[in-house]
Amino acid sequence: MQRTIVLIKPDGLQRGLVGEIMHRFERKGLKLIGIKMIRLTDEILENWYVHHKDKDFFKDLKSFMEWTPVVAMVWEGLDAITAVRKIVGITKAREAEAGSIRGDFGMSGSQNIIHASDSEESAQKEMGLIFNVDEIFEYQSATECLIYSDDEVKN
Ligand code: FUP
Repeated sequence: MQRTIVLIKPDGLQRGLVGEIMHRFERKGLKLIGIKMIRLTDEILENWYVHHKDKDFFKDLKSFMEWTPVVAMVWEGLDAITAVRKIVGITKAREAEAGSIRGDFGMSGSQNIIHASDSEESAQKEMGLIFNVDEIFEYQSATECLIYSDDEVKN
């Protein structure tokens, strides 16, 4: 199973979308294995968005992400990174597909409600920046047999 990290950004928190967003991942069949509220710092964001560090929008991105705490979650599932990115939608929310979180709730390309890891490498890095090892939980899912075929989950 693959793990991915999702952040509900300050605009998602302020707009009361936390429950709605979690509900979408739960209904999809993803398994919640970590959750916490955290205030992001310059240090975390400079590492998190290292590929954007020299961009014009980086300063604004940093102050936006530090406006309020964010809600961080780790979701687990088969090909979870791709599955979650589809539910999230593309960066520029006003062009995101209807039915996706950004497509349904956003208009902005910078204040776009939610972050989701874009690769296995980013997921590992991002989880390490936010969660301690003992904050990620392994437990038996009672619904796994309904969500996947035996063939898909055997390893
Ligand atoms: P995404 O993976 O969809 O979150 O998008 P990116 O990694 O490309 O960008 C990360 C964040 O930087 C976006 F969510 C918002 C911000 N950003 C801007 O503010 N302006 C831009 O032109 C591009 C990204």
